[in-house]
Amino acid sequence: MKRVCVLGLGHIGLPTAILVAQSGYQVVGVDTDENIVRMLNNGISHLQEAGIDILLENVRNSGSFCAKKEPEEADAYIIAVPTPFDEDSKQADLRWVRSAMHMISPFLRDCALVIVESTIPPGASERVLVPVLETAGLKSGKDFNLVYCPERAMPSNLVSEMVYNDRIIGAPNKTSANAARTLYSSFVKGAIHITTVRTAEMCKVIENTYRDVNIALANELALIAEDVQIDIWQAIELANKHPRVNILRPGPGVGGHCIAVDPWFLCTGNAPSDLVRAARTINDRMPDHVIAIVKQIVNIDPPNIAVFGIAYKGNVDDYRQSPSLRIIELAEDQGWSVKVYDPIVKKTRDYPLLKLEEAVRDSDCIIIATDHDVFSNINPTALAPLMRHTNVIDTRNILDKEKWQKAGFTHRLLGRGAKLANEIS
Ligand code: SAJ
Repeated sequence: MKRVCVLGLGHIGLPTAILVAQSGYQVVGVDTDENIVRMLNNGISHLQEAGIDILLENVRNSGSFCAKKEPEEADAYIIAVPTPFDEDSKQADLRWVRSAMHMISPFLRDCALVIVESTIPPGASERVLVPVLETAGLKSGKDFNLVYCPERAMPSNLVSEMVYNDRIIGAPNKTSANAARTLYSSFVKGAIHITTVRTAEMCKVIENTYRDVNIALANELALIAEDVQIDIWQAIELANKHPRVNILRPGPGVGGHCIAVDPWFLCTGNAPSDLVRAARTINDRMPDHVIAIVKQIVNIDPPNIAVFGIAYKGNVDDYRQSPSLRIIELAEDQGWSVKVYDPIVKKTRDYPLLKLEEAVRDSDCIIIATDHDVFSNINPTALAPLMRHTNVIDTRNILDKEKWQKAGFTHRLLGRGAKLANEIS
């Protein structure tokens, strides 16, 4: 096997394509976005990820990678296109994965390896994708083998996780399992586990669901802690000293295109999915709670608020499904004035991103919505004179409370009772 085509050059497809190219394969990366294709062929990555730029330069110099708008003949195809999500029906929209199948179908023969990495509901490969190829006149097991190999790398650390994380390969037969193992073991240093296609699909979705349910527990505990006047951050830290307890962190909600979406893929069958749905509901309600805290501490209506962080999590520039978007929407619905500061996100389609001083000028309350490292180092003494009222809500527990209080701020930490004394006497 020599030639590999990677369809979809986004967060997962691009690093994958480059790593495969660096491991001795001839790789064509395919994206329907002309701009991305042009940038990559000029050596510019549209992703801000550690290690990507240098890897891209290497594979361009060696001639093992180029980007195109259409796929071409290859021994293996890796599909890493997005799986959009219909907000109303809570169903996965497989149109891009189906379209990728159509695009590669003219080239498939002699058991060509088709590897799907995009997240899809359990059973979708056999129920939806194989039939797309068979309707095009191809035969599974003869012209192609469809393998499911979920991506598991964490945005902000993609390249390293793609190399060092274990991989799961779900294959319909030993031939395709071995072929996929050979391809992935060229750049993966973690273990490679072989299973069935459907089990691999399930693994991907339950990994993210596990995290969603755990975060929902942390968020529910945060609300209880505020009610019974304790500090949940301290309680979780102490509870996690137990050797079999590992509760995640509460916050303003769950964002991103993975954990906030994938659990719904488990909720469409006939089996009950009460816990999974409850977790989604709890996490989706957290922005309402942040708004409720603003109302508790700000004595002016309508207030001006400054939201710090539009990204869905710290130190990334991705704001898809970010809880900050919902906080802004809820605030604006009530007639509040909202300004947004995010030094990591370069631009958004929806909101102007302001400089720090502009964002806080005449503000009544700062909401720390994202755990960007830079926010921990902000000097509150410089901000206080610019504000109309000095309130700050830390939804991520990243501020030095005493520093902000010394600068004259009323500081409120999500998950910490408002009437709680600072220290034990
Ligand atoms: N979050 C919390 N509390 C926590 C951890 C996270 O509120 O203790 C929030 C984050 O702020 C963010 C959201 O959850 O809004 C999701 O962030 P994340 O860092 O947990 O995960 P993602 O969405 O960036 O990446 C996940 C990862 N999955 C798992 O860790 C099981 C990654 O490995 C997957 O590759 C990725 O989903 C994916 O593509 O599916």
